[in-house]
Amino acid sequence: MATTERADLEAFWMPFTANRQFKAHPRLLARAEGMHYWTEDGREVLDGVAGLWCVNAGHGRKEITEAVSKQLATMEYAPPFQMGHPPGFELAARLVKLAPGDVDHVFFTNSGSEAVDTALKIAIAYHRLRGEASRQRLIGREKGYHGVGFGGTSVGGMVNNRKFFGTMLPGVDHLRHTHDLEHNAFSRGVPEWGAHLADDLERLVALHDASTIAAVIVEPVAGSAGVLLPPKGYLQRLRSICDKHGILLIFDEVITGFGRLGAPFGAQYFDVLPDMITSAKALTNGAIPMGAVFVRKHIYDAFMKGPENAIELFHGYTYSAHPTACAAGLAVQDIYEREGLLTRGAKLAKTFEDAVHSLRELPRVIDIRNLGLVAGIELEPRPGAPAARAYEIFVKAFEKGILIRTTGDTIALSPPLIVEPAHIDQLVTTLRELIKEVS
Ligand code: PXG
Repeated sequence: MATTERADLEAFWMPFTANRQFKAHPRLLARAEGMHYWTEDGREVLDGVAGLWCVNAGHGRKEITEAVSKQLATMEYAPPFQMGHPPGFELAARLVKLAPGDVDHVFFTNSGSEAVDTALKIAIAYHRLRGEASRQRLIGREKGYHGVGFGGTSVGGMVNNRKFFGTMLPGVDHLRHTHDLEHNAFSRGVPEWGAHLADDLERLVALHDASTIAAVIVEPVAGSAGVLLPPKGYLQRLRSICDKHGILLIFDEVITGFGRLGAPFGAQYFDVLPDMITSAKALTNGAIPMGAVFVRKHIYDAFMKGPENAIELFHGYTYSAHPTACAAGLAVQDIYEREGLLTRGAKLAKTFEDAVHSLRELPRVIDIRNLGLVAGIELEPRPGAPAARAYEIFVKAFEKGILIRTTGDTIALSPPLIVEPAHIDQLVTTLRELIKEVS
């Protein structure tokens, strides 16, 4: 790029990005439709990650554009505190129908990070309202990602996301992660080994005492850390230990929500009912920022006590249930329903699994993990240069016309749920060439 053009990129401090490297070699996307992006110079790029795990219905959906435009023209904003508007109630009612068990209320936020911090605050307030104010401790898991708020950063378990920011919240502890290549490399679907790792919660209960613990938060499938699957029976075991000790269980489904695993939520896929579910991303197909916390009846009911004129939860955002986001959400839910997208992943899972596992014999591939329409391909790190090999593949993949995501030395794939076998083939064929080429 010419210097002047490069200077145009300077002011934007880009998130989770190597700014100087990017600005020297930018990758700019200009347009998107269906399964593809197009670069500024008109190159077609197949989207292997649904944007950033969010564009589950594919790009450029006219129904969403129309619904959003109509909402903007009708009423661009309405205050959410002590006031309401129809799309907010419609979307919440629609969403709880999709949710598992007695999950029957939704609190709206603007992102996954806000959903996580909201859920953690609800957990602490819930115990206090029930006379157990000592339950303030929050438990996350090593390698977990729960966004970038103070709460989410604190319960998160990826070292780079934490180490720069000091001590964060006090009273937080972490379960051991479940990633184990020695026992589980190249498992297809959930690995057989490791349900006992959930017993680590008993260790933390023995250390801190249950009376100090408010909630445990985990991703049913950890996304950001590189598609880490729960061992068979692990989530069930976590649920029963939480029940035994009166600890709330939160599933962070910002990635697994809305069809990624072949069911509306991971909770349904794994048949484990958490007390709260955090979501965002595919809730609006990524078109307008929005997050949501789904809660079970007993959580909501615990707050609906005392004088009727009292505000039950002193928490909310100026843009909670933003009308435009709600309009997008409603249009997206229509698409998901009409096209059966929330269960489409189950039908394609085997094709996807076979395709990604065909990379198994390539040099430096040390693990392949998959479930529904998400997969991780882990490469051996270069000595002394962790993440460099995968990053090089990411850059070359983009040049060869596929968008993937890498984290550490793991390549993550999570295509839009409208993906066809030919797209899966293109993703895997390109990756095969690159894994061979990049040493
Ligand atoms: N929880 C989970 C499980 C997530 O995956 C968040 C919370 C935060 O959502 P917001 O909307 O605040 O970004 C996420 C977000 C990656 C990557 O490594 C994943 C996310 C964000 C950025 C990068 O692929 N997930």
